[in-house]
Amino acid sequence: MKSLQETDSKIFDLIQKETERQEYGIELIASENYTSKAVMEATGSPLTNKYSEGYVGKRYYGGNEVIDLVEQLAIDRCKELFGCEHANVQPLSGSPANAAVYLAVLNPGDKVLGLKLDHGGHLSHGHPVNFSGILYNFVQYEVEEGTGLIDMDKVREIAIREKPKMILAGFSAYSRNIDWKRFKEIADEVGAITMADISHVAGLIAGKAIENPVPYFDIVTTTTHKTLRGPRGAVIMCKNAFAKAIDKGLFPGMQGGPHDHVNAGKAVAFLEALQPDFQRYAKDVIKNAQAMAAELMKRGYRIVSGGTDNHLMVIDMTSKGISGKEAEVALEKVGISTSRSTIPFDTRKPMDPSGLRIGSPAVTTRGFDEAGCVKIVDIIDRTINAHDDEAALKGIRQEIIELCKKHPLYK
Ligand code: DSN
Repeated sequence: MKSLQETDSKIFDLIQKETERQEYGIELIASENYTSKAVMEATGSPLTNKYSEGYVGKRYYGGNEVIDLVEQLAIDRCKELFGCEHANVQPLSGSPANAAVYLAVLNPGDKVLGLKLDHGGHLSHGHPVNFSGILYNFVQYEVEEGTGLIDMDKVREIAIREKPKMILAGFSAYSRNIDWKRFKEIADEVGAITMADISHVAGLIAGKAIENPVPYFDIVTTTTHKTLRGPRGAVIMCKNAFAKAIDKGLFPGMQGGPHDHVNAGKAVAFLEALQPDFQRYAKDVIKNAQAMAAELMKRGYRIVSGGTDNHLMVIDMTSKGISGKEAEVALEKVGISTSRSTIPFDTRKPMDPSGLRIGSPAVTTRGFDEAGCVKIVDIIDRTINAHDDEAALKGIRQEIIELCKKHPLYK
């Protein structure tokens, strides 16, 4: 067989270009990370050739004796890592995982509580333009205007008033710990199913750096590629009582054939996360994020909720007289990737919001410590101050390249 370079030089060159971009750029997008060579080898393997609709030992195609072993390893390691009773490792990504859960336990029109998108939630947690908000009756809870925190007494009030069939806890832009236990107590009080979407913090939970909702919650979904540092994909974990419905919701309900090469990558990532050094990584991710938040606040930036307990923070860039989009564009020019973000009660539009979300998972993987993260904040601050000075930005770009050379990624 011919190599990629021989078959398609354009794609080969673009992959080289993207690899260079990653090598010489600082990655602060809170949902991104660098997966290991081992995970990439598994996902780039001949397992991509296989069809295996169904589950271990119950496939609709022949030739699955090896795939069954791969999927079972992924399941067993996921159960060991998170302590769940049942694991379905087939979801292709976070939204399909959530969709399969809704299909499994709800009927269209059923009521669910979920955190509002611009308060840190996720599109698939009930936003009106998303399938979740279109098909189901999501009632959204918010963070408090003064503190930026979820007020659990208010969540309880809403739950008692609305009597939802399910309560969903989870986020994509909330920097504080979630009170899983309290969510469970509230759900029990109103007879609701509990669902947690831990996509952002799964690696911190697996690394035992923050509390795990799995012992309390009925159903827990997560992507595998964020703090967990695996391949792009997701898993659904649940109590045994929900196992049959969840499996049926995912296949045949939501998906066809699983991506066996990716499931092999998930198995490798779970094995890596079971090692003691992953626990150190998870703690370092939080320390680094806290160092960045403290330095930003020292320099006059307002952080939503006043800090972070996890890997991310949302900065109100209007506290520096610039929008989230302007900040993202200026930082991109010097080689720092971030993502613009709405802030709670934002008066600006989502395409040009007030906030900027940053996170520490990727730079921590690359070996940056707290002092290194403070240095990154110094560069961010100088970039924001010089955001319309192209010559200054060019100079900072060179600094970033030199900094990246000290933290080699693939070279
Ligand atoms: N797109 C992901 C994030 O950036 O948080 C969530 O799906």
